[in-house]
Amino acid sequence: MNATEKLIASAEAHTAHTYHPLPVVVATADGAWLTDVEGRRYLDLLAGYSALNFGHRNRRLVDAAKAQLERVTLTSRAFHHDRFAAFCSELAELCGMEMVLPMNTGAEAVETAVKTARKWGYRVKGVPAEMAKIVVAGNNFHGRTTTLISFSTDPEARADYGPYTPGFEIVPFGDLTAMRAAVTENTVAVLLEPIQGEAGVLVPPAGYLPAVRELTRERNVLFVADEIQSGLGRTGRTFACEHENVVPDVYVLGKALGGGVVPVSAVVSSAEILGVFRPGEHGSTFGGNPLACAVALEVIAMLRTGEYQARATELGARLHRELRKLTASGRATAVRGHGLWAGVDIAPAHGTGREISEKLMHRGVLVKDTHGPTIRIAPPLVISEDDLDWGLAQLDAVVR
Ligand code: IF1
Repeated sequence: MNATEKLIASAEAHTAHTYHPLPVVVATADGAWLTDVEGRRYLDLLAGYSALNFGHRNRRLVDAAKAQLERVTLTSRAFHHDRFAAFCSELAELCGMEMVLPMNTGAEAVETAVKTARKWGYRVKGVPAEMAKIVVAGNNFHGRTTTLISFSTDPEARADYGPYTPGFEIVPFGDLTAMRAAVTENTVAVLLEPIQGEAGVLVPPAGYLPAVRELTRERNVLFVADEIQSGLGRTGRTFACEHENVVPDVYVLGKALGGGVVPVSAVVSSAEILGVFRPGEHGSTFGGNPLACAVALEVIAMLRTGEYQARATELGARLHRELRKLTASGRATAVRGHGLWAGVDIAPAHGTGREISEKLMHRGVLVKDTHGPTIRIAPPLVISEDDLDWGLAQLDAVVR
C-alpha cells in the first residue's frame, strides 16, 4: 500500500463514517492548490464549501493568526480582550447592522439565530410562551444539530435522530403563496438561505427575496438570512441578499468569516433584536476568542475594499459562460448559481456526480458531488483566470 492507501485505511478504521471522501490525502495547500501525500497537485474547486474564499493559507490571514498566537488566544467571555470591540463594531458595520453575537461554527450560529428569534418573539413581539413558530424552506441546509435537522427535508440528514424539535413550518423554496399561508400571529421568523447551497446552488425566482422581505415586515416577523455559504463575496456581493437589494433583519455568517484558518461564525442584527439577551442566557467557550477575532478582522478588512466581490463577479461570469456550453451541448441538464458558485447537473449518460468527481480527481481537479447528478463548483475567489480555465477544461474533457 502507498502512503495514500495506508492513511485512508487507518483513518477509516478509527473514525465514524459520516463522509465518503474522495481517495485523496492532502498534505499541504496554497492559494487554490492542494498537494497530496504522494506529491500530486490538485486545483481546489470546493474551497472548503466556501470557507476558503481567500484561498488556502492566505498570507494576510496566516500573518494575523501568527501575530495573535504570540499575544493571547483564548480568554472566554468571562473577561474582555483587546480584539473583541473592533471585531464586533467592524463586523456590524460591514453588515450595516448594530450588534454581533459571536459563535464558532455555522450550526452554532443558526442555532443562536433560532434562539434569538424565539426570545425576540416572546419578549418583544409578545408571542405566547412555547408558541413561537419559524418558517423554513424545503431542501434547506442549516447545519447538523438535532434542532436544525428537525426541519430538514433530507432523509439522510434527518433519519433516526428523533424526537425532533417542534416549532418549524416547512414551505417550498421560492413559493411565496405557501410562505404567506404559513405565517401566523405566532410566527417569529422566516429562516432562509438566499441561495440554497446543499440543495444544489438553487437561486430563488427573481422577486422572491424582496417579497419575503415585504411579507416579514408586514407581519412583524424576523427575516433571518443564512449567508454562511452564500455570503462574504461568494456570489459577487458581500451578501447574496444584495443581488435583490434585500436587507434581512438578521444575518447568520460563518465559514469564510474565519477564512478557513479558524472557525468563526456570528449572528449580526439590530440592537433591538440582539438586545433581547441578558447575561447568562446564551454563551460559548470559544465564541469571539482573540484568535478568531484577529483572523476575522483581517477578513472584514479584505471584504471592505470590494475587490473580492468584484473578482467573484468577473470570474463568475467566465465560469457560467463556460458551464452554459455544457447545457448547450446536452452534457449537463442544468447549471445554476451566481458569481463564483455553480451547481451543475451532469446528464446521466455521462455519469453520476460522484463518478465525475472521481474522474476530475484523476485529472488534478477537486469538486464535490451533492445529490445524484449534481456537482458543486466553488473555487477560492483568489483563483487565477488561467487556473479556472484549466479546471473547466478538465470538466469539459471528462463530460464527453
Ligand atoms: C457537512 C452541506 C454545504 C451551510 C449553511 C449552515 C451550515 C452550512 C448554508 C452549517 C454548512 C457544510 C457542512 C458540511 C458540508 C457543507 C454543506 F453539504 F452540508 F450542506 F456547504 F452545502 N448553513 N455546510 O452550508 O455550518 O456547522 O458546518 O460550520 O455538514 O457535510 P457548519
